[in-house]
Amino acid sequence: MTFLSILACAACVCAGADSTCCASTAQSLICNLADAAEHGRFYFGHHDDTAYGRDWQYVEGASDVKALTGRYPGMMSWDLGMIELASDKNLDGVPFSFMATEISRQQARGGVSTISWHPRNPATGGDSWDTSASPLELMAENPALRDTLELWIDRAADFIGSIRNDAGERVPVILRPWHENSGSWFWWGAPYGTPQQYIDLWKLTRERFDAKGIDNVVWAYAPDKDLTPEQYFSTYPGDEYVDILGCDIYHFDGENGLADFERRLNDQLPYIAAEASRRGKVAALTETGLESVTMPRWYTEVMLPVMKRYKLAYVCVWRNAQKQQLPDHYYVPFKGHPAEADFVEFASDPAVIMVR
Ligand code: BMA
Repeated sequence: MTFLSILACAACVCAGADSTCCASTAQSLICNLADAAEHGRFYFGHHDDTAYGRDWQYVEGASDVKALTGRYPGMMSWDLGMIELASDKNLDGVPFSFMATEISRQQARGGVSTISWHPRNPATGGDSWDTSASPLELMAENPALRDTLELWIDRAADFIGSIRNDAGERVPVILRPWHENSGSWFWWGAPYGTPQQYIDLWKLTRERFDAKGIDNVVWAYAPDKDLTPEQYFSTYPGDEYVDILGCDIYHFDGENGLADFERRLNDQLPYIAAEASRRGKVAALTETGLESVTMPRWYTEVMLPVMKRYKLAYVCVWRNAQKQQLPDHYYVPFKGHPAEADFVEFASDPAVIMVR
């Protein structure tokens, strides 16, 4: 890849698989994302879409999104939590072998995939939400803890490097590690370490992947809500470590929470989009959703205008947990739900990238 082609790609004038700037696996995905945004389109993403839904699990070809729209989401989202313990299933029971196959299938459909990671707390053995000890702070004086974390990162890297398509090539994926770090709910969150300690964790992650030659990762940085640009960038690992500038912002409390949600998006997305464009990066709303979709026109009247306004490359909503496990925990409507027709309308908008 020449220096000029890298520059061209940063500005993303390189749509099309035969372009030289799309030569590397990860770069081809960056180009697809940037090209979508450039043309006023965005990938619609759904977490665990083909693994399970409201009233099914592991049914060949099934998807709550497809059941309504006839198509799969343009973006599939998955989570690595438990890969660090070499488990064969993730924290929500999704087998990693299933995940790898689905990521390859999604590429064959012309879609893209994103991966988050809710690892255990290496200091306590608890889950991601166990903030009773701070690995970020303890790591400096505790080499064993650092070794554990390095092993965990290596396991994540090995899994991602193993995701291949039928031609035997690695499939590019977006990885969004250490997400929502501006919040206080994960052990890598803001109260549990300095900005520099967080940045060091990112760099360590990136270095371990790079040392293994894992070349199919597009790196997404995704703090949470209510951040000034200074706060947002205070934990930014640096342009050389990040490809996507994102944020995770949820809509809470339905109609009553609408003004807050829109204010949060309208405060944060303009500078994220502007900074992404200035730095040759992709901008995205990396995680969002209105639990139970309690507003029947949410998809077309709340989500769609925001996505069109800021030229973001993708938006990803969270999972449709099974009804018997978590009755209200779903972000895509289903047959008979009051938001069904609106979701179908949203998915048929020319700006929304879905796949067959
Ligand atoms: C949360 C919830 C949990 C889930 C976790 C990791 O937002 O959906 O039920 O275990 O994400 O996927």
